[in-house]
Amino acid sequence: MTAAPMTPDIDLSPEVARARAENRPVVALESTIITHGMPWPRNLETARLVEAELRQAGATPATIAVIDGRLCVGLSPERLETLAQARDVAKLSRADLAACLATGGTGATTVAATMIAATLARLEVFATGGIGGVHRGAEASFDISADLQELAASPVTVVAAGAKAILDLPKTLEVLETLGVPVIAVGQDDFPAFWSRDSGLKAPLRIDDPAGIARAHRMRRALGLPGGQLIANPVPAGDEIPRDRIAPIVEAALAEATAQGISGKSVTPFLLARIFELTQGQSLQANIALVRNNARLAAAISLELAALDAK
Ligand code: PSU
Ligand code: MN
Repeated sequence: MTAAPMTPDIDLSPEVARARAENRPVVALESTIITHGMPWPRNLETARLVEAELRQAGATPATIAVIDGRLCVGLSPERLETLAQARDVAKLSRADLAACLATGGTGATTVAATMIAATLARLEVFATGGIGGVHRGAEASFDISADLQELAASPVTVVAAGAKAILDLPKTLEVLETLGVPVIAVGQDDFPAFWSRDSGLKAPLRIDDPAGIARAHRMRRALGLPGGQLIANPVPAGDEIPRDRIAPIVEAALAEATAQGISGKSVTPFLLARIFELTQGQSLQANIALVRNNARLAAAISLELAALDAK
């Protein structure tokens, strides 16, 4: 006798289930930004604001996390609050997801794991802050985020404010190019650098309208190409920290991480927390503004995809 196939238990929130049943657009959101990217209670406030942005723009939010071994797509307000307050929550990327589900664990999903869950739930658009990438010194540490390979594998359009200046941005763009991931800037030619609108590097592609981005998403599928696209949406001008101001702060935080021997999964959370302190909270202000801005664009893209389906 062959064993029954194992299927992950997917918990759609009632709101997401309803939207799906009525063919209304749903946008995925990650949870590592809540548990590892921002301090309590601003993390919960931001998660709620981002969900509200999506609803206001006509899309349903689906925040993704693993809770007690169940893959949750859409979190109730109670679950969102519990997750935001929890300490020592696992950070789940592609490598960790199956083991966490199989052992009944709880964890927050990174961009990579959120893309996997979104694909299972047939969601095509996902809004976040910044993606992981190639870390500085990767030629020695080999630290390259699994987010990059996931963009090459899962058919999800990910809206981010570029990648953080704590990473090696030229190498990040090179790896994305090698993996065949379209990197599309919106409204400008430069690849944005998370807190700053420009990085000094040109984005490989530019599309300014959500309808064009939606068509490009569908065209990849029509060509039989796996993977998604990275939409690089700059932080709003009023909220940015200019490149020359953030650069020395990033250098200082990186030097501290090296001196303290921080490595692996702890690197990004450590740097974010230090940069928050060194900018007296301004980095968090920018982070919140850019995630909300990304949610608005993701909603617009999801509406355009729905319009294509209706044709
Ligand atoms: N960008 C943010 N805040 C975050 C992260 C990125 O503004 O918290 C998280 C995302 O979940 C991303 C992850 O997928 O960091 C990348 O981690 P790593 O470099 O360990 O793959
Ligand atoms: Mn890493």
